Amino acid sequence: MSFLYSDESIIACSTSSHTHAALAVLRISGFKAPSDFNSFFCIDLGPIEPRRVYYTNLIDGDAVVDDICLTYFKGPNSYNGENILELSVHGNTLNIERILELFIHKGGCRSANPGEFTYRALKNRKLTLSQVEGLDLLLNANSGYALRQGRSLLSGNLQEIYQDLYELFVKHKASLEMSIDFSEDIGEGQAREHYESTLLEFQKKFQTLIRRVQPLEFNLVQPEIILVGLPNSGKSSLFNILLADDRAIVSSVAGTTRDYLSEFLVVEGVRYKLVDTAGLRESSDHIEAEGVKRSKKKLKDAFYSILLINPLEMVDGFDDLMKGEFDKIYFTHSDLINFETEKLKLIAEFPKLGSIGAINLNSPKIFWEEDLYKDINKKYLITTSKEPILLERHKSLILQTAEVLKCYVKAAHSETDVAILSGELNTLGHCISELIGIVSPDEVLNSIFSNFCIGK
Ligand SMILES: Nc1nc2c(ncn2[C@@H]2O[C@H](COP(=O)(O)OP(=O)(O)OP(=O)(O)O)[C@@H](O)[C@H]2O)c(=O)[nH]1
Ligand SMILES: [Mg+2]
Repeated sequence: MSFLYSDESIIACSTSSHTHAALAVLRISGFKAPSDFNSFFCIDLGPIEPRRVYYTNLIDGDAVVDDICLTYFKGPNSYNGENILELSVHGNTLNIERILELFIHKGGCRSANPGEFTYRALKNRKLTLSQVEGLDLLLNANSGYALRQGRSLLSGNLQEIYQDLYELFVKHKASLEMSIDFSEDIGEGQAREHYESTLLEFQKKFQTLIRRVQPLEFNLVQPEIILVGLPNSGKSSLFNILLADDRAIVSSVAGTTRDYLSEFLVVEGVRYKLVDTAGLRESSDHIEAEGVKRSKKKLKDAFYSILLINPLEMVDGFDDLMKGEFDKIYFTHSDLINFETEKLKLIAEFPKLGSIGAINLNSPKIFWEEDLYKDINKKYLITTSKEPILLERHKSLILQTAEVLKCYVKAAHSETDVAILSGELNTLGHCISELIGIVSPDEVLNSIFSNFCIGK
């Protein structure tokens, strides 16, 4: 990442700069002294007090650009340890653009890269790597759980567990060294006992972590509810009903939806992405075939899947569909005359459909919607009650540590040469060091910061 080692003054809008708003906050970071920017304000920034808000005019030569509020955070007591100026300006997007340009062209600043303020906080040890990841989660979360986990990571919660684990590791490592160097002084039995008890302590602590790493196929940071089925099964109709909007095209032509489309849907405080998909059928039309491929991929990652079946319009491919697992299945078109006969035929072929509900998507009276929402929320509550760790990097490091620990414990309980044991222990130490962020390779930083928004 090109900005990793740069220390120029950077500027960015830290609030959303895509839509007009009452206010926007612009941040400048990394300058020597606030008076460097004296020519832009009607007050002398030389003697300003840190953490006090000043009301002043922002000027460009003789012209007043905006009236603003300004706060100075003096490094190292700032978000990222550097000197920071925060300007609250009027939130018209053109105004924001104009002010950014002014500081870039005449104030010696450059546009900040995504996450660059936070990268500097990491570099200046104001935040740990886990806190940075927590912030990323907090800023991108669409569910209360992800928000909470982001917040808790930011306040160092998981880091404390890692730190405790690291301390137990160090204690255990010392016990191994002691058993090599001083077993004659303290007695072999006692040294062995100490070695085993410290290992057990470490294992117990690690168990609390591994329990939180479950193989979640779906993304809880941005959970998705997906509607699938054969063409004309009513997916787009249901999509529109749930959104209370005519968002998707509904028609009796099979294959109307050719690519998936999505909109946000809030259920019990969780912001899901509701996804309407292309009807899953074999198609010689390559655009539709691509849409079907994408829909299948979406289905794999979805948090909650709803399969719709119109028993009156079955085509090849249903057998394949029935091999999948769905959170909810509905028969649609229950208002049509032949519905009951066709439904029974289908149940005879696929008995597991016997207990599912039938709905009429053309009816203005919707009595099943509440039950559906309850069911979605139930799954959400069950999933989050296990407090799963959401960060992929942490999950894979914990799993990797589990593997290394397993090998080490096996070696520890057999007559293994101390040199080999020591080597295994070092590998374990390396895993834990990565977990607590002592070791953080550049590619890890790259992938974390590439997710960040500009201005953070
Ligand atoms: N009578 C009746 N018609 C329905 C019902 N559900 C959907 N329809 C009609 O069935 C047709 C297909 O509905 P869509 O919602 O477009 O189906 P789809 O699954 O999105 O279809 P594709 O986009 O082609 O995959 C439309 O004419 C709907 O008005 C229902 O429960 N009863
Ligand atoms: Mg459709």
